[in-house]
Amino acid sequence: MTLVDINSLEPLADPLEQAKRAAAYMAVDQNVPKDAKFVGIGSGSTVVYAAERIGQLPNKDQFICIPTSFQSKQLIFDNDLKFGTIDQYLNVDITFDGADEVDSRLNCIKGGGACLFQEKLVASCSKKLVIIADYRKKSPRYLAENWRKGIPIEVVPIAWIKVKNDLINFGARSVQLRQGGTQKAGPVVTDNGNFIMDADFGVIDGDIKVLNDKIRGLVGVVETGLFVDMVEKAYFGNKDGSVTILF
Ligand code: ABF
Repeated sequence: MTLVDINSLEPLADPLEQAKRAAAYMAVDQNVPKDAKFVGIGSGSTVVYAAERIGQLPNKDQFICIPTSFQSKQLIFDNDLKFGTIDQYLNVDITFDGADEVDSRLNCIKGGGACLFQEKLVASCSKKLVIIADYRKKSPRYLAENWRKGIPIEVVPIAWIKVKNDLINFGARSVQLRQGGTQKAGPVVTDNGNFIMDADFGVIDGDIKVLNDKIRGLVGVVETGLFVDMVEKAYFGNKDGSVTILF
């Protein structure tokens, strides 16, 4: 089976979806190592196209794909890819994932889909993390006032009020316990049985790593959606169909 050239594909009707697909297909074509065995599959709507492209590769059966969420596991099945888990395979060759915001130094805010813990776990076991995003996600610098309104933080449910107070004491302007789809649904519960809090620190001055380490050091915090110094490359699909690569 020969791989379809992305330039010969019929553009998608929705420019946003076209941007996502263009970035994802290029990221896969340019980054999957020839001898790759273990490939991490992220979460969100953009990585759907990366899984789709990996499923088109002539050598797709050489990979074992590692999910970062229930949705990511479904992607692996939907594209007829071999499935493995991070507790079986700890040496991942490359992971493709999405992001909510990426700054010019490739630091990311992730966790809009409440999957940040497993995303960071798989990313931490990966030789290479490639982020795929559309034009809405590019940030000239960290602006926590971005449309995400904050840093997603996974917390142990019983500790959420204590962590909220700690984050306010750290200078957070607001800390929201993420609610489910409807108010009656109550708080979002992650695949790991934890809550997600969104902490808005406003414009994050100074060293983002210092803030991230402070948050991660709080008793009750499982992990943050701040991915600092973890990303090797980022592919942004632009409105005009072009792709910007940051590395
Ligand atoms: C996951 O999916 C999350 O870390 C991130 O918040 C979200 C991005 O979703 P999409 O690709 O749909 O914008 O990567």
